[in-house]
This record gives sequence, structure tokens and C-alpha cells, in this order.
Amino acid sequence: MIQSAVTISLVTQARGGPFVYWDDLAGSMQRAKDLGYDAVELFFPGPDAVDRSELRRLVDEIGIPVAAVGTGAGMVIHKLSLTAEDAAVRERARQFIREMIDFGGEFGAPAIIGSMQGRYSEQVPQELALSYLVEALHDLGRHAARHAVPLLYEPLNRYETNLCVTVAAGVKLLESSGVANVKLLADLFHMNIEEQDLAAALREGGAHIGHVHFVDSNRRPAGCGHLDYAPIAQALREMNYQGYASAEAFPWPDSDAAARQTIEKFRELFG
Ligand SMILES: [Mn+2]
Repeated sequence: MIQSAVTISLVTQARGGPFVYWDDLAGSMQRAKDLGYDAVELFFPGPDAVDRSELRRLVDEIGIPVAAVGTGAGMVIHKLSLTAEDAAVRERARQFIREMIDFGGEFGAPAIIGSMQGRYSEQVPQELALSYLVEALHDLGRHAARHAVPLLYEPLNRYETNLCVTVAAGVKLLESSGVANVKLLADLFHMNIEEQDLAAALREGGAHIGHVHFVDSNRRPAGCGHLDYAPIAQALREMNYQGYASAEAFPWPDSDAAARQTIEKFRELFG
């Protein structure tokens, strides 16, 4: 059964970014629970930003689990990247993600590698950048396995990376490199820019897809853009997708309205 989730960001430097709830962790988790979400996806400044026993208490008392944790703050705040030219920066990026994996792992939640993948450039040509990325996925996938959670790798659109911009490219990267315990994150916003046919791309991803960012063509909540969700939902059902559809959307027109809009669209599509 597909599960619903909604994003909460505590990263002030990411203000204006596509997260439904902001700043107030306890209040946002309670709002998510009240609206009927199955889980929350968390975007924190780093592994020490939130007290773990406090989060454990909120998860237990409110009764809502953590679907996944983002690692993008490593890029936004610390300018880290797994494909940086400087080996020390690449290692710090890996260490930041390792610690986020450990943090999420305590809550049974996988970490997401999105913007931390970086991009290739004149200084770090495509083949070299991809080799850095694969090496990191090998290492971090193994690390995540210690917590019995996968690592989530997210292809992004062309304005945010040039490494993997389609689901098919992600599949090829995973299969050709033989990395273990790494799943793809299919983000419908990125896919709307890059894929010819979103439903076909999801089917092609198949069992490689471990998480979905459920959002519309313009990063507004599902139903507030021009995506055609019926074939997307059909594909996810036929794939027997059991993961999360997580609202990574702008708080448009505001956080509660965005959360309510998304869960209503989710129920309309998945019952
Ligand atoms: Mn995303």
C-alpha cells in the first residue's frame, strides 16, 4: 500500500524552497498527523540539529513515523558535494551524509542524496564525476545497510544537476555500477521537466524506485499544476509500489492549505 508523507524543513538557509512545513517541528508533525498523513519527511541543518530523544518522543507521542531525511543542507549550508574537485570536500560530503544516515537510521528512515550529488564541470569531467558518485553510492549504500534502510538517490532536473536527470539514467547508473542497497527517488517535478512520459518512466524504474516526491509541475501541491496524475497513479499501482508519496512542494498558498490539498489529491488517487 502506498503511503503518504509531508515535508518539514528546519533549514533557514533554504527559505523559499519546496517544503510544506517550516520551523516548528512538533507543531508540524502534529498537523501532519491531524490531516491523516502516514509519515513526515525531514530536512534538517545537520545530524546534530535536532535532539534525537526529543524527536523519538514526538514520533511516539504524536504517533507519526519519519519517512526519510534529506541531506541537501550539506550543499546549502556547507557547500559540500560528492563530486567536488577537492578530495577533502568530497570526504566531508560523505561524512555529512554518513551522519545523516545514522540519524535517519535510528528512526528507520532512509537518507536522500539529491543536491549533494553535485554536477560535472570543466574541472571535474563527466566520467570522473560519475566515478566519484558511484564510489560514494557504494560506500554510503553499505553504510545505510547497517541500519537496514536503503539509501535514496534522486535524479534531478537539468538546472540542478547534469549527472542523472532521468529515471532511466538512474537505473543505468545503479545497474552498471552494481551498487547495493541504493534505491531511486522519483520526483514528479524533476520528471515533468525531463521525462517524455512520466508513467512510462516510473514503470521503467520499477523495483528500483524506493521513494516518490509527490508534487505538481510547478512545485505547487499536487493538483495545483498541469500534471496528469491518473496515469502516474495507475503506473504506481501496477508496479505494486509500496513506498511513500511525499509532498515536497511549496507551501502554496500556505503550509496547511498545501498539506490539505496534497492529502486530498493522494486520497482521490489512491483511496
Ligand atoms: Mn525531490
